[in-house]
Amino acid sequence: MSKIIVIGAAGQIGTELVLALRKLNGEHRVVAADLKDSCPPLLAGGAYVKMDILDRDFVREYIIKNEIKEVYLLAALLSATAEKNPDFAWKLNMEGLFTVLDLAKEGYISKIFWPSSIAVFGPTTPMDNTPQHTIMEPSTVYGISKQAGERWCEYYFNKFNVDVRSIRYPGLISYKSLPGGGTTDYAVDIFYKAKAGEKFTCFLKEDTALPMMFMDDAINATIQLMEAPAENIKIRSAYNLGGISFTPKTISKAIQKEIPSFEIDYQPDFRQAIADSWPNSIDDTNAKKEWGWNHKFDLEAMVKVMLENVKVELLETK
Ligand code: NAD
Ligand code: AKB
Repeated sequence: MSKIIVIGAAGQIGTELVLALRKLNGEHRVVAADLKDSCPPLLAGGAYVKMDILDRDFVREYIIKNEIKEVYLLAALLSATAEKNPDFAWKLNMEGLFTVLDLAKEGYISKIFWPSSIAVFGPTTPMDNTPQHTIMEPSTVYGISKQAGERWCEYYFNKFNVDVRSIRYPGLISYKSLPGGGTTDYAVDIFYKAKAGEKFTCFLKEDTALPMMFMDDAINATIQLMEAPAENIKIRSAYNLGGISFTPKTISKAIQKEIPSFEIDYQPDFRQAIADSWPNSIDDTNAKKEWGWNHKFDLEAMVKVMLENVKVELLETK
């Protein structure tokens, strides 16, 4: 049986993706790889390798020697962290992608998943129900790297028949691991404060609508996309993926239904400008039509699951 590797496995998505892929394929077929010295406890059931995606020689040797055929490349700097270190963000977000695309071009890898983001859109994009094909003029280094990545994925598919697949994830909300430095992180942070019985100070304005999704839906979408027959994948840049759309005010009200004493105030910072440049909601007709996508969690269901499962102690591991 060929092997699968998830690079950036210790992060918010990687942790849950490795768990889901291991459940589907068996623990020993799915290798978790990350920059971190040791394997996160949740992933201890299967193989772990310390890997720097920027160490091209090491990555190539590991993948070729271990006959890994499917790569999920998640390592990246997210929007807020990337703005603080644009040169490094560009390097990390692009170089790793080329390493993996080239391995596929040379025939070592047969399938790649590389995530894009709603950050590919910019201030000139239509903001409501943003179409799959539209104006894309991203204003963040993160968005520029994702847009360039999308173009390169499509190019490698067209020129070299590389089977690369991608989704423009919205902001993802989860409780198994913490988010890693994005603009949508407030929608996770808010649950830790609510659960701890503390007031939450939001770094976005109360009326800032953004596309969001519960992690289970995002993981299902990823697996569904990767399992779809190649001929169904008509878009080789990245698919729009809709989920739920809400503002800080709306989510705080949904939390107050469960915890009436919960309080929120607002102190917008540099992330407000990033959020203002992104869509309010996403049209995902293509994903629905071409590979059967549909989200399950609405705002209320997501709030309930988050409040039931968020563990404040996880913050101590950050
Ligand atoms: P994260 O920051 O939580 O995790 C990234 C992981 O990559 C971390 O564990 C980190 O240690 C690892 N990493 C960093 N540099 C590395 C390197 N040089 N080599 C190997 N590993 C390295 O990020 P995430 O939220 O899990 O996002 C994963 C991917 O999904 C990213 O490409 C991100 O742009 C994309 N995405 C995420 C979201 C979201 O809301 N989480 C939304 C849209 C797109
Ligand atoms: C971020 O806020 O940077 C990410 C994303 C939407 O890509 N969560």
